[in-house]
Amino acid sequence: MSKLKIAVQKSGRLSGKSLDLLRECGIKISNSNQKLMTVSSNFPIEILFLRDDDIPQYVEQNVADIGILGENEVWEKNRKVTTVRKLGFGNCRLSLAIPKEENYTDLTYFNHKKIATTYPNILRDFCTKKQLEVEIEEIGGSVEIAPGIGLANCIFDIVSTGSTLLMNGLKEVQTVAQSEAVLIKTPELSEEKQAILTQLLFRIQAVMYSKENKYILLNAPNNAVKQIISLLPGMKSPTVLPLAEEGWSSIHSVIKEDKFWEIIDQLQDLGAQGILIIPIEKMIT
Ligand code: PRT
Ligand code: ZN
Repeated sequence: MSKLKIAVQKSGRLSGKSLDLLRECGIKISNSNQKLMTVSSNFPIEILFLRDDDIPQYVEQNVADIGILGENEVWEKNRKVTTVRKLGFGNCRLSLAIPKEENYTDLTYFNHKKIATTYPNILRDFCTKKQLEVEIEEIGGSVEIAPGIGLANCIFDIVSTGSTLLMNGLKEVQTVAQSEAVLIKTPELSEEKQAILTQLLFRIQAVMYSKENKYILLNAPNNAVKQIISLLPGMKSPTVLPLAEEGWSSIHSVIKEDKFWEIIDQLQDLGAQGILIIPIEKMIT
């Protein structure tokens, strides 16, 4: 039986979380990412450890069938690969930043400026779309020091907390794109491998749903049950069970974690008590 070959980053920001995701999907992987390749003992998958820059090319050329990498690399390399789904980690933005003492008005600021970046293609597309005339200085790394050493006037780079910009006397003035880790696939996947991918995607979906959602349990006076249910839609509809104490019910449902904080006051105003929020291990919808 053939195995699905997946490329993940060998060592970098996405390596740990990529392997964690596969493990949460119940796929056993031996620890070593020192090797170029490893095979799972309980799922038909082979893992290739590569530099993230190389993953689009390897997937396009069918050396790997699928890959996990930042969407920014997919855009930059512009290879013939299909983005299958976003994976909810490695979130960052690609932004233009300038020395903090500069006066910024709008995008025309960048006209005739020299911009240092490791993402020249994404930047060129953006500038063309916005009809900006810029000089792009492609460099391999440490982009944030370019203005300080006189290599460029400003930079286009990945930002997550913003502390790197701050430390280098720069300010973010324009977000160009939001990126996160994605799963990509080769345009030509055999039927057998597509079936393995479908199985993997089903598991990824269950893992991701379970992270976003929580199980909620609460007690409520019977006269408030209807209103509380309207606040808790649940997967299909909440479960309502009578309590031993006359006039009270127990309500069970599933809720998005961020939504819970929005409605907690309303639940308490309606008389809800003993509210429990419980993590979900896996969620199949
Ligand atoms: O060796 P290899 O080529 O595989 O790795 P790499 O060095 O090219 O990539 P790596 O591991 O740094 O990043 C992999 C992916 O993580 C990127 O392609 C993004 O999709 C994603 N990602 C998420 C980030 C960041 N957050 C991030 N903060 N990639 C880089 N950074 C860097 C950024 O370049 C800047 O230097 O962190 C700095 C900014 O961070 P803040 O928090 O100070 O704003
Ligand atoms: Zn890289």
